[in-house]
Amino acid sequence: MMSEIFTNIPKIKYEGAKSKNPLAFKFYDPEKIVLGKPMKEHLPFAMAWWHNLCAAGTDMFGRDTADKAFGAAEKGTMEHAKAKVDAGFEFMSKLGVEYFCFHDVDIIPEADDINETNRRLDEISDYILGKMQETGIKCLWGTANMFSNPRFMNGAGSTNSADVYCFAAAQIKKALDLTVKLGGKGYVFWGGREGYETLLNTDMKFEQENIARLMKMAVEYGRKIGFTGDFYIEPKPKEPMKHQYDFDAATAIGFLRQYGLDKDFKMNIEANHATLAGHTFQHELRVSAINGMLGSIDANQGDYLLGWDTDEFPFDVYEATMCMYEVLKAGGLTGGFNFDAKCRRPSNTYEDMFESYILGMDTFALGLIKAAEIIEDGRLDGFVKDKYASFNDGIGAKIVAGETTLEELAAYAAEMKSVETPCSGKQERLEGIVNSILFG
Ligand code: XUL
Ligand code: CO
Repeated sequence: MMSEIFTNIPKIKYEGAKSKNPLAFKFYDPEKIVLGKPMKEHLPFAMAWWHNLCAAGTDMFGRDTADKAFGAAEKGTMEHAKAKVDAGFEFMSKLGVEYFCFHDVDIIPEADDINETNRRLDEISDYILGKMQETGIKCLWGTANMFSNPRFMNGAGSTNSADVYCFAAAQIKKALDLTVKLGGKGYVFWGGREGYETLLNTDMKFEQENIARLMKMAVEYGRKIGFTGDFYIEPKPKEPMKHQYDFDAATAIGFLRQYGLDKDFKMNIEANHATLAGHTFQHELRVSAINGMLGSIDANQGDYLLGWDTDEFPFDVYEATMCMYEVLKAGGLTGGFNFDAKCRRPSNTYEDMFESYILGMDTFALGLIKAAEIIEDGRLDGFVKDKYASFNDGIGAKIVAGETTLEELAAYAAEMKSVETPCSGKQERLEGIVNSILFG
């Protein structure tokens, strides 16, 4: 038995909305039934290994503020890697978070020689597997970090160097091995360096074809070793590159269809990436859902005054409600809700790590409760249904059945001579309904 790391933190319990205990859930009540199912089944939460166990506050202007050694004598060692595993599993157990997500290089210090890196990955994944069996905690998804190491400065799948391309392939292969070993439900591609700084030096078509080739090989290998889950693209428009090819869900879905990858892939939608693309989080979820591509969610939020990916813990209940509205209407996720979020740099204590997750989990629990109320209330759905009622019969039904020609419709219009403006969109009424459900 490992000694306790977060000694001042108890197991986090649900105490209800009136509780003033910062280390208790106010809304996340895992067994509470919402629309026929316990909250915890609607909300498979996951811990992001990188932000929670690795990131310690370093930014462009300053060094670490938080202690993430977790008792290890020296950072960047296998002893430290194991201390992170111990801390992570204690953290998730205390919160009741049932999944985690990881990059290859989150779980070990990368070596200069890829063979040694892979040996370390084998060793740590044995250790992680032991903890999983002990606690029942599962892996949501794995991925390879193909953006931090300088070899990826011109991209991974989109690199100009065939040798670097092989390193990307090797990392994906190993990360897929690990994902399968740990029973991960998904495998993510986030193309942080898959884009360009200037078109003056970029063969866009060639780069995109090469990314598709790499993804195709990943699918072939994954299926060969028994990976039955979903591959995900996580769209993001920019940062670190000026332009990234997986700009938004619509762009990524178009890419997958163009290269015949759409049967194996879905979207992993991150809230802050959506807003960077000039969309709402809800928009990206809706685009994914209507295309049968809503897979998983990176649950965080940005700051509307800042133009970069701040990866904040979500506290915006309105946005979480609209997210859960989309998720419920899509019939749930095949993946889960990964908190791709970090404490603010000045929130540098162990207690802050827990309070951040409590905030995020409570925000999504509230979102779920309120979205279920909106659906049960029925006025929004009813309005949308009525709005398109003219397509239910007559000429409208014929159009929907694809049984009309342009000439026929033009003749129909000529017969009518003129047409009235359609019904009001009633936006303000609907916004009022949402407010009354949220705050009434
Ligand atoms: C970066 C980002 C990544 C991916 C995984 O913005 O979201 O952490 O989620 O590589
Ligand atoms: Co993310």
